[in-house]
Amino acid sequence: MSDMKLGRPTVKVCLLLSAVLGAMATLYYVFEQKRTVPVPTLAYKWECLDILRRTERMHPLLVEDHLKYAQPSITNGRQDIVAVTPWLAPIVWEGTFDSSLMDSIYKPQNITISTTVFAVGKYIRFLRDFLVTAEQHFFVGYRVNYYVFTDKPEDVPTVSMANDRKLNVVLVPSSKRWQEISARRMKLIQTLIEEKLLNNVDYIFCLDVDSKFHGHWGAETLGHLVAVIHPGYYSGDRSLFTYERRSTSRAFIAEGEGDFYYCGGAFGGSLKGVHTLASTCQDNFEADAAVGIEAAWQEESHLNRYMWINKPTKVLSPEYLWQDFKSKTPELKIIRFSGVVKNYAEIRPNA
Ligand code: UD2
Repeated sequence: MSDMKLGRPTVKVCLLLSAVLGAMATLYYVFEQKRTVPVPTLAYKWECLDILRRTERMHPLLVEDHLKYAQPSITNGRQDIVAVTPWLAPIVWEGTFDSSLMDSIYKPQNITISTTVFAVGKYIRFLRDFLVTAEQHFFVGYRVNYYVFTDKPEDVPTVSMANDRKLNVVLVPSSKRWQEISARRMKLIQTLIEEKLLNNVDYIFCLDVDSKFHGHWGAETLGHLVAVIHPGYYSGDRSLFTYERRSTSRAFIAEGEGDFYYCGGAFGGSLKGVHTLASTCQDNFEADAAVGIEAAWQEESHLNRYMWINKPTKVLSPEYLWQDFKSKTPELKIIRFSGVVKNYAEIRPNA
């Protein structure tokens, strides 16, 4: 009897303990399963895609045998510009590449290039000229998919396009603040890549719509992470660059830091390069918003911060984004893409 009386609490404790242990074992099993079973995450998909690409393209700079072109030199070339960054990325200027040689490398690779362009509110009026001139100069002879983000799909113009080039319209909400339109571009680019482009596109360029092409823009611009030098800030001291200067922002670049001032109006790269850029900028933008900060130049500030840490593998000179109101400078042998003159007070939803 006394044994039984003494045993009851012990039995209860034992039962409780085994229940707790059982629950812990089940939880551990569930978590382990989650940790070890490879769910097809985005990172996993990228990995598969990378392996595929690497196998397919063992020789990315392959040219056909006996191709004839001008002899390259390492001592004779343009003296008025710098054609390489201190981290040895090319800076693309007229006279630093042979366009037909570039085409003979990249055309056989059968690549697809996607281009995003935002035409929200009154900016829809710039779309026709953007597309017409892109058909004349932008990756002519390559497969190009344009993605137009607009709140006015009915106003998207019909522009005749070469075979293998397509226009896709993505509906986005209107906005009362231009800052918001600019800021949400990264999120939309990130989503587009994840949902539509993952398996069928090689490179992507994100361009401002209030611009026109005036000259060749082609395979010389391809790279993993491609930045364009802002036309307003390419010759000045970096203390004058309009980086985000508040240390509380994730876009912060301190005095004495920064390489160049890159523009938000044109950037690009491989699908993976641009996806990582867009998602990082978006995360940082949201982290800023959570503490009530909007970086000085929205996504352009975050892009500059990103490119400071993640150096671009190719830098495009201001030939690739000039501004019509600026007069041509001597080093500019050609203007390839340029922003049109516009009346901000009239065109933006808020001036
Ligand atoms: C500069 C940048 C731009 C962006 C902006 C700051 C360059 C040369 N320009 O251009 O990339 O960083 O400053 O936000 O790098 N948009 C619309 N609807 C609107 C307003 C803007 O669709 O109501 C889109 C459109 O694609 C336009 C782009 O946003 O091209 C930037 O337009 P912006 O006029 O605000 O910028 P801008 O020309 O001052």
